Amino acid sequence: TVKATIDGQPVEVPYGTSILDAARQAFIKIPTLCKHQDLPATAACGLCIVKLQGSGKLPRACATPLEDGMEIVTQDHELTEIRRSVIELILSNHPNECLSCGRNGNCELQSLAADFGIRQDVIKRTVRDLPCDNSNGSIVLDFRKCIKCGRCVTVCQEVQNVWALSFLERGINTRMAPAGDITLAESPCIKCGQCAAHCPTGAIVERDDVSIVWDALADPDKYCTVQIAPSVRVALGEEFGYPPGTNLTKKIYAFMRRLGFKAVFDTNFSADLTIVEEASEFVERFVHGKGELPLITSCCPSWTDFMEKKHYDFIDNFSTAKSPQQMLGVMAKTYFAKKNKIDPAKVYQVSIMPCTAKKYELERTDEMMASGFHDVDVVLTTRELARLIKQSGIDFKALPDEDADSILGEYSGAGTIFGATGGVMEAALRTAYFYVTGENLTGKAIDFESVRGLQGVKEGTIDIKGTKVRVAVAHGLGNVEAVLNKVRAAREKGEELPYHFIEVMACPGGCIGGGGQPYGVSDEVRRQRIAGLYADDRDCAVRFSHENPEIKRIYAEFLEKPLSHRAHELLHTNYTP
Ligand code: HC0
Ligand code: SF4
Repeated sequence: TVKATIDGQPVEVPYGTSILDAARQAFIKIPTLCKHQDLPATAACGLCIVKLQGSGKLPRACATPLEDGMEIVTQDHELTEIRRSVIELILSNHPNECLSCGRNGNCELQSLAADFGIRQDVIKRTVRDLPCDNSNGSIVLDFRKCIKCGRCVTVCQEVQNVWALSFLERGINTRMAPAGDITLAESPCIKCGQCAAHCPTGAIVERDDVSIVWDALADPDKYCTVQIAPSVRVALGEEFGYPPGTNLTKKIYAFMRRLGFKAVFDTNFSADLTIVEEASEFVERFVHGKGELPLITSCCPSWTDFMEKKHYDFIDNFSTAKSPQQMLGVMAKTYFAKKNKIDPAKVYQVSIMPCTAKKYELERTDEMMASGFHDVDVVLTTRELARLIKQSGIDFKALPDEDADSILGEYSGAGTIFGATGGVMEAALRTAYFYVTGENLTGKAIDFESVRGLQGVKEGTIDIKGTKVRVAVAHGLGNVEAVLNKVRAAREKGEELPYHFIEVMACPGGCIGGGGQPYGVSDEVRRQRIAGLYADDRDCAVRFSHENPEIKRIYAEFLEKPLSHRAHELLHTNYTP
């Protein structure tokens, strides 16, 4: 460890800790616009300068490790004036558009300008006239609002290994843009939205579809239905002052009904449906040798997009089961509509997701219209849902708890953990175990601890009555290549496969860390959201997807059996390089 003082307070921190992090541990917040808790320092903004006593130096706290004996001053009149000048300089290149900006109210630049009491333009404003990039249906780039902090570039290149975003040009003209100055749609972007989730300003935001939902709700010819993804329920509360991980499932149902949705469904239900199909697919391949191993999960559209662009040698390994979002859409417009004698052409399906890429998934292939219509009509991210709630005037926090509609609303614990990295794998193994042995796991064995947690790649072995199933779970796309390369190496040498089943989620932490979730994510926040989902799992009366009574009913009444002809038509898809 190293010992030093910060603003006169003694601190002791592990060797290598930055001054910024050391100060945080001493309850001192040094302002910064470029350092995000998730990412390495880029030292771009210069706001976090501090004084190193006795040296006359002004090191940047984010990029300077604390050393033994340092006396650091983080705060005095002179530092405040320097920081104010830095903010004024940034503002001089920034459009004066806060009122109509997608980040109004939660922009880090806006709130620092407020904190530092900036009341007028001191430096003449010169904003480059660059058009927005709206080419991709998930994410919008407004280059004029970029402050060149580098967070988006770092997360896109280093965390996700996608390399869609980079810095172009030099000096004062430096700007964030798709590499090669092409449009985002032409770039390798996989729409995960991690850039938007880490952007401090309105330079990268989700495409806002809230008004489309208002229009649909006002249309008397539409029968509006809604589904809510697993990870939304444990993160939405952050927008309303609840701690991360607070489970608001039943308040969200109550809100949706008051807003005018005629039926309130839950994506957790269709997560159970995905598992029944996918676990059956696994058993087909693993036990009966029909199809490629390892089986690889495909419910994350960013991962699917990435596989098709970069790892298409694994196309045959991909589960053909559609994601829960799409399965719910198709069931709403077929089974549900028929059962309730509603014209499926009028059913309008809104999907609330943690994810910007889900906006793209609904039109990925023709098979996303298996009902004869767009199975899902529009996706709102968690952040957009928060805006919808705020616009509605409904006192969300005061709402009573309500239940989802039956059918397509009831879920098992296995369905809810989909939202956390490892959750899809765990849910699938619980059901695959039953399909192979005819018995359900009991007690502690239901929890597959080895695939839980935030380690980038997790491995585990499950013993199905003497047969060992080897699994791997990767989250954060930067972690996937190592896993795939192990499989490639074994294939080349004709050796035994390292894994039989692989789960991949594009976002660090899985969907709870999705690109459309409330801002301010960190590993601590991810852990709390994950804990919220596992608590929901523990509290569920039913912990296995195949035991969900509504799932049983839907097969009995409509789908016949897993992987049936009808299930294939409605619930499965394919992939193209
Ligand atoms: Fe996910 Fe999903 S778990 S991808 O992250 O599979 O978005 O939460 O809704 O579809 O269920 C997202 C979350 C979902 C889907 C589910 C899966
Ligand atoms: Fe979307 Fe979840 Fe995939 Fe992230 S991990 S891109 S939130 S589906």
